[in-house]
Amino acid sequence: ASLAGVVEYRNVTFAYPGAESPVLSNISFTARPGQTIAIIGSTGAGKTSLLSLLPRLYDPVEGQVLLDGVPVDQLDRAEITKRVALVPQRPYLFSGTIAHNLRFGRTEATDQELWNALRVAQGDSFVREKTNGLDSRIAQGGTNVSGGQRQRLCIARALVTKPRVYLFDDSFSALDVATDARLRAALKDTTTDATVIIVAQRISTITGADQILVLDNGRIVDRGTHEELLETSPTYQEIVES
Ligand code: TTP
Ligand code: MG
Repeated sequence: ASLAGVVEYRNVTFAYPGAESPVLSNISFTARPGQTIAIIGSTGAGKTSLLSLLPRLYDPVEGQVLLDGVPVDQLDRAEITKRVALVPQRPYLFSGTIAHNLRFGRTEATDQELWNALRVAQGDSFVREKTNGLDSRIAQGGTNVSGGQRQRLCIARALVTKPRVYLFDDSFSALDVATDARLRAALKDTTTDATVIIVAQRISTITGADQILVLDNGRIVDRGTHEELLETSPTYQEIVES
């Protein structure tokens, strides 16, 4: 079977450079094309750190992270960037037009492709309402758009690159529940062959995930579907009730 789009963490332990204790311990899981894997856990549990190892913002201290069956430290960084899109927890917009921000200097995407990505990301209507549409200016840091609009532009930016793997770090938190649901439904329709890893705060964002990893203090303490975890995981139940 083809390993294209398969993400595997194998006994991964990670500490930040210079830090004494690891923030991730013995993390193992596999995410396959067509699947959505969700990661949930309290603040500081290590969710962002976990995602950062796939695009090699950092490398593990022990264990391996594999993409397409190949350890990522054997892959070219440019190749990883092409295959993996990370939507960071603090989405970054730079001074330039909306089109510049969506292309990010990386793609030759047509305006039509930008609009398609915006439609999926539920960002097309607010861009259409702007006088200059795709050519509207974004201020440095995206200070002239709302937090939710910023998130949607950064999700659209990820879609434009048509990656095999999407990493969403809390990318839906600034959206209202209805927009969040619409966006994820549209996402599911257009990324049927992609591997999707979602970090979320809100349970409603992840109830449909194929597998949920419950992260606590750098360890996966439980895993399963929403229904399974409701039965088996006290940590998950606590999150649901909070
Ligand atoms: P995170 O991985 O940032 O934890 P999180 O993403 O689960 O938290 P949140 O829900 O608030 O987004 O942090 C895990 C630990 O790693 C935490 O003790 C802070 C530390 N850390 C660093 O030391 N350097 C870093 O660059 C980051 C991102 C985290
Ligand atoms: Mg985080």
